[in-house]
Amino acid sequence: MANVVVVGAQWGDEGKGKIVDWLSSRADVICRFQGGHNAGHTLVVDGAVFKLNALPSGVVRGGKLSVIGNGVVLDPWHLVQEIETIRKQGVTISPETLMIAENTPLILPIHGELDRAREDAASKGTKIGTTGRGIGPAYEDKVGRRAVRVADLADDATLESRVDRALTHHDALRRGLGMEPVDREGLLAALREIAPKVLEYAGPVWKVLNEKRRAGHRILFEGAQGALLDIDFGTYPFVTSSNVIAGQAATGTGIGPGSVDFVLGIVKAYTTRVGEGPFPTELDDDDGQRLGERGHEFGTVTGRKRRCGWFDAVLVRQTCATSGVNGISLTKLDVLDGFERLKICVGYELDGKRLDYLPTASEEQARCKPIYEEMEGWSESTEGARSWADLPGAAIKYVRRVEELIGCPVALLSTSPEREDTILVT
Ligand code: 2SA
Ligand code: MG
Repeated sequence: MANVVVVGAQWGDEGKGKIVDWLSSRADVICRFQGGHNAGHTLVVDGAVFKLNALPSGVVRGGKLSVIGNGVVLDPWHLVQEIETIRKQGVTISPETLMIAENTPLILPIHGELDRAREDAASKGTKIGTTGRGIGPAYEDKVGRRAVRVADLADDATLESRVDRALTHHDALRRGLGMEPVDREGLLAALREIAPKVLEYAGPVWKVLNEKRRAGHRILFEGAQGALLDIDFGTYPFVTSSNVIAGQAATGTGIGPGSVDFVLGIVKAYTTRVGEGPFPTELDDDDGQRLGERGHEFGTVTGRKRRCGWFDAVLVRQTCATSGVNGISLTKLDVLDGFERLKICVGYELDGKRLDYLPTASEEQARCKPIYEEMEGWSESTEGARSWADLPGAAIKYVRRVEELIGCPVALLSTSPEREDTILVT
């Protein structure tokens, strides 16, 4: 398997960090291609916990090149701080091991302020439940052709003109929200100060990746969030502002789609979501409570409690299609240990009709009633299982049923946060 794209196949927090880390031992280059520091990837290596937001998970492994692609929006202050924290944990980060695409748009403090002001002003029903990190406003500026990009930091006149272009827009917006105009000089000074700390890693990522690919290096593309948060195919408008699905790996780094050999979808054995928006299999009973407690379902970025529910095969079948998933990695199966009975959603009922996909309209999504199939649970522990033979029969049945319903094979089974507790299904 040469070049692999890893995507979350639900609403994020499927356990991508661990799988990416596991796969990165087999890769030479690890790239982020969308999202920003709204991502929270937790890695556990020999008992040491690493929490990453903007940095690719590959940084904790020596001898690899980690790449931040142009599809990402980058908060330079957060990046520098994250590098410091990870360095203190004993990891080496240098321009030899980290490269940032010069055409990456920056997240500025004004983006976070706008994000939070809008969320605060939103009424019930329109609030998105963002991470408040400025992701949406930064992508708006990118598409609106008024972003400050990494390369702009290298030339002061360009930087000033880019900032002015952005501020014309932002000051008007801020007036409307009753906010103070932006402190132009303060922003410029902060950017000038951070510039060299980011520029030392900047380079033409597209070029380097294409050269590496030709030289036979293996590239791993690390997705953040999940396909149901995709700006086009997610539960719009309750989504993030980037394309999350696998196709973005190409546009978000500058490598052709034909360079991708395998798409791995990361799928949690049940379903979780943070933030607002439709969630057909959500449970607000003891079972939901238990999933949240056993699964430690709290956001790594904001500490928010994640909403929990049964496995929804309809959604995963759909995201496997939109991302062209070749195989899945099923995670957190052990959280289901000890449930007497388990439910899997196999379709929805809407206005007396049965649907085998999630409709596009938000209002219809909210009214979809899950149709469940029940399965027997298992009382044995699956935590830390390292081979298929370690799993109880009922757990194997559950996994096989998931595969059947989503129409995609399980390639990996992860049974704890530890790197080694992974079953390769061949
Ligand atoms: P944003 O901030 O504009 O991207 O928020 C828009 C929606 O996207 C959701 N979102 C996420 N969902 C799950 N995990 C995410 N990352 C953190 C983590 C979350 C955290 O990995 O734990 O710590 O809270 C993530 N990032 C964005 C968000 O909830 C909105 O629904
Ligand atoms: Mg996460």
